[in-house]
Amino acid sequence: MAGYAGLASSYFLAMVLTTRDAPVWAVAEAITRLAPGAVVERAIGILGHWDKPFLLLAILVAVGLLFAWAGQLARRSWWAPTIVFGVLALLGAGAVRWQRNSTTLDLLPIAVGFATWLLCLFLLTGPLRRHERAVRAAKEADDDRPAPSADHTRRTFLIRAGLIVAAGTVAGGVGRVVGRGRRQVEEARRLLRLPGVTEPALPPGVRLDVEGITPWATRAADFYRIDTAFVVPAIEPVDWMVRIHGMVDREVVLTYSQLINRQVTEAWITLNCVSNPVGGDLIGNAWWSGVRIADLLEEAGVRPGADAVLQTSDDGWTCGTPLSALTDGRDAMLAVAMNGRPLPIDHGFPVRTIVPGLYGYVSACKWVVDLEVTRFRDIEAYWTKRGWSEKGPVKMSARIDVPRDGGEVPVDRALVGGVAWSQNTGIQAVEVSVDDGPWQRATLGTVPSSDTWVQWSAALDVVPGEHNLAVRAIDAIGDVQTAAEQDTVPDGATGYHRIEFRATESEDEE
Ligand SMILES: Nc1nc2c(c(=O)[nH]1)N[C@H]1C(S)=C(S)[C@@H](COP(=O)(O)O)O[C@H]1N2
Ligand SMILES: [Mo]
Repeated sequence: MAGYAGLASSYFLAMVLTTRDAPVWAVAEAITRLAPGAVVERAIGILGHWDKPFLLLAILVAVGLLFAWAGQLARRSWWAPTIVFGVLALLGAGAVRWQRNSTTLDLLPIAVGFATWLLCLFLLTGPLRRHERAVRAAKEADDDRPAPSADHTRRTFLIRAGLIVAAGTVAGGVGRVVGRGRRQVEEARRLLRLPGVTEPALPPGVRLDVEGITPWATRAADFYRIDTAFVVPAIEPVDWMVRIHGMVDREVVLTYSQLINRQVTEAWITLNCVSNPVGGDLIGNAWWSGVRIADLLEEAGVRPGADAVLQTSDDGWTCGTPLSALTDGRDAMLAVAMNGRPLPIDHGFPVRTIVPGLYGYVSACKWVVDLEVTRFRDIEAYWTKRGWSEKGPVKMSARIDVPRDGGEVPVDRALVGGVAWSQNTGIQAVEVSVDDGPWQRATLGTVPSSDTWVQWSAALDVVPGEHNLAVRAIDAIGDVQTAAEQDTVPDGATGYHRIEFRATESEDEE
């Protein structure tokens, strides 16, 4: 029963947190990969379509027997069953990590399943073991008193067993429903063809030749993810709609097919998080495709006096965006695609907002379903309620990627590099300073617009030994990045990114 509860909790988490199947499936896959080809073919020959269910059943039976054995072992010690469960968890973890593109997050279901096993085993065997000990003690005392009654123990055990099995079954059922929803949406997403959406093509000159520098274009799989959703909304495009209302002359309601059949706008835009510390990596640059929000607002007819748009996500998250940022001509869009593909579910499928120049928390609403034209003084958005600033324009910043803090560079080729950004304004120059010496201009990549980050590099003139390096940016209107250090709360961190590195005498390698 403990084993069952552990499997159920890991299944639940796998369904809720990831698009993967339960860990048991990963084990089945691993077995298929390890089994000699001839055996697999033979099995498919005999079982046909039933090969996978059969393998799964076989694994479950084997695991069930091991669970029973662990239960037996629990009679004598606590560590023996723990080892059995531990070995099973390690095998599961190995199988999960062996899957393509697996991440550490995929291990969480196994960790929680393992913890559930131990907890349930302890809850179930505790009363039984206590009772046996009491019986033994009574026998050893060797008097005429009757052995302690088993009734109470049995009742406690049965109640706990019932609760554990019921909780496991409920978790499994909920996981099944959530998982099915997510998989269906994933399927709908794969089959989507978006008219007017083009593949990203790297603009010329954006890439500098510095080994280890952050790629200028961020792959969706590498794009940072920030949201408050424990269970990510799974919305099928046919079920999606957006409503534009509030201080407007006419409400506008759009379905997904109405949206994607409108004129598509596309742009490289860098998105970053207000909680990104100086030098941090909560930032990414992607090719976004969508529909301009300014056009939609114009159709709705914004009434005078409005200065904000309260965006609401399907999961209830909200953000307040300055109306001006949506209508001043920048590429503010209801995005349907990222890097030429329909948005990944985690990044807001089917529709999310992207506004160049604003931090995500005030603009980049994922799974967006509602735009209310309103006034800042009448609203309070999710993060503003929690102490973050009402307005969130991006602050200019620069980051050193190469070398890493504490890293090394050869003195004869001390090439350093990184990225700098000031979306919607643009970067004019980047400067570096070694050991607090004079600022030295870096080389910049070329960028297609002011809305993306830019790569920079610089060749340093250093002697062997320990050094420090600082970087700062200058934006297109000539403002120099501030050295004043500020924390991320309430409206974004400032200060210079600094690292320490060692310049090494180059060894002559043959
Ligand atoms: N629905 C929803 N949208 C959201 C958030 C959220 O918590 N819920 N977080 C925002 C924040 S703080 C950021 S930085 C960006 C991150 O977008 P990404 O996860 O696609 O990188 O999404 C924004 N949109
Ligand atoms: Mo954020």
